Amino acid sequence: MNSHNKKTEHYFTKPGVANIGLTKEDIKTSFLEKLFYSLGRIPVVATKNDFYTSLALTVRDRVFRKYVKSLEQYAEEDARGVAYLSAEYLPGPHLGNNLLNLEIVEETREALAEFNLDLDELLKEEVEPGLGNGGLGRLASCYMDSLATLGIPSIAYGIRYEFGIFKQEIQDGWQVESTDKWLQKGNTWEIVRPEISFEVKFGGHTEHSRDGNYKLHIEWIPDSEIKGTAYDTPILGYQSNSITLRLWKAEATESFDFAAYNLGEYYRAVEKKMRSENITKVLYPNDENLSGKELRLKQQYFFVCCSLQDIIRLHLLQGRKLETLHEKFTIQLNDTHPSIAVAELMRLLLDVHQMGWEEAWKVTKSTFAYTNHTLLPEALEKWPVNLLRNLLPRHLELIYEINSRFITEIREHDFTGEQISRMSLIDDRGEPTIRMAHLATVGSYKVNGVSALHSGLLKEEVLKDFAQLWPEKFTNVTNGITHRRFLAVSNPRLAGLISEKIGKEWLTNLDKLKGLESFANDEYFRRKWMEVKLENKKNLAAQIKELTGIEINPEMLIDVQVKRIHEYKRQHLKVLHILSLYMQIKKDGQKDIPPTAFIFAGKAAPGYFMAKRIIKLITAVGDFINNDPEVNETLKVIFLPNFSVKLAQHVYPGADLSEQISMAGKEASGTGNMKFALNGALTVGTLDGANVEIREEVGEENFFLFGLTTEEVAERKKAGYHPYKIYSENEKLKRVVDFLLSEELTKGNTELFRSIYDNLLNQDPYLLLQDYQSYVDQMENVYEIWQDSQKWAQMSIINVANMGKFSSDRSIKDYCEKIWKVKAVKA
Ligand code: Z16
Repeated sequence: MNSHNKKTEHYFTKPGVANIGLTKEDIKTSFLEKLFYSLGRIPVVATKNDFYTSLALTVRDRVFRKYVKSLEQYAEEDARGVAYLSAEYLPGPHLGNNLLNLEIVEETREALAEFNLDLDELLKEEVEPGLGNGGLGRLASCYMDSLATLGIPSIAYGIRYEFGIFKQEIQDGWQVESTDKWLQKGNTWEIVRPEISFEVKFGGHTEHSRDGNYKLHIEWIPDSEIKGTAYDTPILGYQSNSITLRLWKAEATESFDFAAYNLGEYYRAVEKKMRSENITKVLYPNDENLSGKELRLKQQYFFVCCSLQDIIRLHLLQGRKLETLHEKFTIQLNDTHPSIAVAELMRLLLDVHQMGWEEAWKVTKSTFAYTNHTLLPEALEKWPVNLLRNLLPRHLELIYEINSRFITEIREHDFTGEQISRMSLIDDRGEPTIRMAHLATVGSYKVNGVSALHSGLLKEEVLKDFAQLWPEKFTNVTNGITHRRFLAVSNPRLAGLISEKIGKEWLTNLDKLKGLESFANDEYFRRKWMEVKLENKKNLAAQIKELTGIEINPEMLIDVQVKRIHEYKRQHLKVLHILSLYMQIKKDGQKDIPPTAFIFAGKAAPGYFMAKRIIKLITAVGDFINNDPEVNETLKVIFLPNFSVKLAQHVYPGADLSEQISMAGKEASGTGNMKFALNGALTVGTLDGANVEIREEVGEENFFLFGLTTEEVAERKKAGYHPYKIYSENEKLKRVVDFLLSEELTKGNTELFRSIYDNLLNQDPYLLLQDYQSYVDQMENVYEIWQDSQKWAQMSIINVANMGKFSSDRSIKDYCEKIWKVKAVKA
């Protein structure tokens, strides 16, 4: 970001410089040029993927034009900026989004049509970067979109995993994982920056010595060293600005080559090289559970170390002193995954840049801010002290020092001994571990949760002692989603209808959707609304057919739960409800249940036994119901394999009902809930995460609520929860739960779902049986309203009209005001 005075526009207007205009003719010319000169192909032998690549290259040129201009503007204004550190990103396919942001969707469609090519077919060719597990990674990508659109000077740092989240197949009803080789056909959207690379050290020991003036010098003598190289992807915002996604790839350092002075050494060097490149090989597929694996910690340190060195490089490049780092940069820690950054920045300032402790600590804790994404105890990261000692001995020393100064500080307040040991960065009740959330909290100037409810619970529970110590450090920023990808790009029919009615301003100001509300009572508009939904449902039905072979009638109520599979998210509660309907039809002879297709999708962490079993349960119930002619006109149960951003973009537009049924207090926010509602689905849900705020916005009469509240859950558990009692007192629930062990469902393998059955009757930690009746009752209400299609459409319009708050543009503005104190550059 070296600033110079020449205006970028100048380069592009020189005669002889490539044509990068935006008209249909410009696009046609570029497309052919790319096919011939970049790929060496002629149309008759070109594959669909060649055409995709030619188009992507065509679009990339235009992206770069804007990107370079935008970078130049950030440099010129020399403004305070944001570095977003995240171990995960889920950007989804780039092409469609870039076309929207360049405002050339129609021009491109027409250009391709003249070559007898269909834009939608080429869009399907793109392989998406699956560099995240779920909500957290997708949130980071929504934020990139908004940062770019709003023109906030920022860089997003992460890891360029060679293999992303595993590919999920369903075999015999079970999840089977395979490697995601997303780079196999190349990646048009990234550019390698070999000149931006940094060394990262591991292992070894530290040496303490005093110089002639008795000043302490600490040197870290590592036992291995690797290199991280930057791979940049431009993230275009809507219309004007853009930002950089900078992902680090691990490589061996040059010294490996020099060490090869004989054959034995050469092979040792090759092995070492391979081992070092392992660091960025694969994403750990756990969402709300820590893996505790050494390689995972190496990944975290690796990307943090490269990113901080890069930030310091950029800062010094502008001729500034490190003492002012926090004035020019704010660094957001996306969960605790990058929290080793607190110790790493201290190391860089103290050991490499010779700053004193007081000053370094001041800079550090004025630079970082930390977002927490979960309250689940099993998801809170802790690293064994022994592991840190082996891998990052200097960092362990620094963490001990940070901790001892912190403990000294809190001893001056009236905290009890118990509180002090609870707050310590070190947990030494068993094997000593470092509590990474505490390190992040102590080392940051702000800590935020991701919904009002979650931020409140953070202050009252997980970090309550810290909130008592530093009340002003804690804040909330409710998550948001980019409505450009999740409405404009993925649901062009609804987006078109909305723009027809209220204009296109909602693309940059989602609050404008409010203008739709008055049309909720307009019968003609409601009809148009329902027509759009039906078309989207037909499209989803076609996807379902393609992926599973199962046909559904698009007129059915499409009831969807898509998200990672986790017990707290209670996919099995949905299954119990489906079985209750089955019983009503089969055993009670009920005839008036509206035809419903239940759609599930989501990945289970490969080592999560119960989650994998829940997938098998869903598919078993599907097999059983879909093949029973007595019920399969009314009920269909479908598990869509390999949920991804790409698939999600087909699912949300076609959904009628959104299932957000986690046990209250467990889902930090949820973001799928927002995507569904934005696409006109109604929500059945608990008072959990952002559901609370969605219900507030759309009005309680337009939201299907059930279940205990967070407080009631706590009371219920305190009073002693006995699921068996609920089971034995509710005849209809009992027959549903018993069915889990039936010969029919399990095809004779009656032990198949024993673990689920036993868990529900004995522990039921997520209160499925407790919430069951309330859920089933609320679903009755859903069905009643569904029969009144005018009423349903009206509620759907009101839902969409009130989604303004959930734009990630609003979230990013909140971050800018409440946390970052960063301003947009002039467009
Ligand atoms: C994740 O996706 C989330 C939390 C977490 O600790 C780890 C991962 Cl990989 C999710 C939350 O479960 C979800 O409620 C939230 O909406 C999302 O992060 C974004 O904040």
